[in-house]
Amino acid sequence: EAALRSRNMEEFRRVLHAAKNIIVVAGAGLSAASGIPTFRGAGGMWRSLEAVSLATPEAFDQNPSLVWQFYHYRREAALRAQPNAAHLALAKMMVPSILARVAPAAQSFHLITQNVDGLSTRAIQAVAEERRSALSSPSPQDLPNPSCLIEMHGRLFDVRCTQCNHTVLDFSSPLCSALHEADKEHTSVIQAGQKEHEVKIPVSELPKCSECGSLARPGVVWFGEEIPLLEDIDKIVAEADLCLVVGTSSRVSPAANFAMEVRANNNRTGRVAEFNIESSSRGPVDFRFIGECETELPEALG
Ligand code: BJW
Ligand code: ZN
Repeated sequence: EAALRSRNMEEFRRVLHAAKNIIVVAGAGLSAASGIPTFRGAGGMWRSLEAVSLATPEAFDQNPSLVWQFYHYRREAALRAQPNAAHLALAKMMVPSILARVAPAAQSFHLITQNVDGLSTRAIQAVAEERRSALSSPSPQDLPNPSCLIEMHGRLFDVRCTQCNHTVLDFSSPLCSALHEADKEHTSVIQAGQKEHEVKIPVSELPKCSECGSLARPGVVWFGEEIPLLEDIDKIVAEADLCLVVGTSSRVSPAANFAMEVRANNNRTGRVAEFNIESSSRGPVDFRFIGECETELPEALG
């Protein structure tokens, strides 16, 4: 099995060397090693609720207080977390001089992430800082290009108005005191061993738009909502000849279709490599690296 594994890795490296336009489609598994819970499977619950049932416009319309408490928890978790080795390995691929070594034929590299936790942006910043301190006068070729990153499901730290769409990037936490109070109350109930009950925050005390005063919402993409810049993403997918599928259950479209689309490109010469702790792809894949992406990816891209 070890021999098979290393043959797989060798063959993957050959394909990587020849690839012209590389995309990575990432999901919650990319951030698992950073301590961010995934959506499905173990860790997919928040309090006693299913995380996916809270990520809908209907849930927010019915109970903005509960959905905001969920996102407050997610923001706090993301703020505490650090990018892991997989985030860093992908951020390095955004450095033109590194890409030229790892994938010498590559004209483009894009990380299309479904994650909203901001950890890939922080990995880009970390790689940039590391390069600036290692090289005396780095050129743009030596620094990661942030436009290689596409956060297709939005960002936890964008706060967007439900009425006028005014959006601010806000890393402060709590966003308002009611969210902090609700969190404290819930924690003390749990610690006292009492039955869980829902803390209800009136809409007037939830985060508001700084422009028009209406209720604000997290700047993420919920089920049934449009993916921003989908046309740009579709173009990038249509040109790709290698797709790495990293830590996603491939249950949510359109992201779940990207690998199949790449495989069909160029008279079906596109290639797909999966990095997951279990096989989860929707269609056939050419390379399967079953294991934690935080160990497999740095090796495959090393
Ligand atoms: C490891 C690991 C380690 C663990 N190493 N691996 C019927 C009704 C309504 C809509 C639809 C419908 N049928 C289809 C649709 C479309 C819908 C959809 O796909 N639904 C399906 C569920 C059926 N899609 C949409 O609605 C999208 N919009 C759209 O299509 O718009 C069309 C439109 C056009 C014009 C006008 C209007 C609309 C939007 C989808 C938005 C998804 N949003 C969420 C929430 C984001 C905000 C937030 O984070 O709170 O995105 S849902 C949730 O799922 C989140 C994730 O990004 C997404 C994907 O989950 P992911 O990342 O795959 O996580 P998991 O947990 O499922 O998997 C983790 C994986 O990691 C597992 O495989 C593990 O094995 C692995 N793993 N540790 C490697 N260490
Ligand atoms: Zn507004």
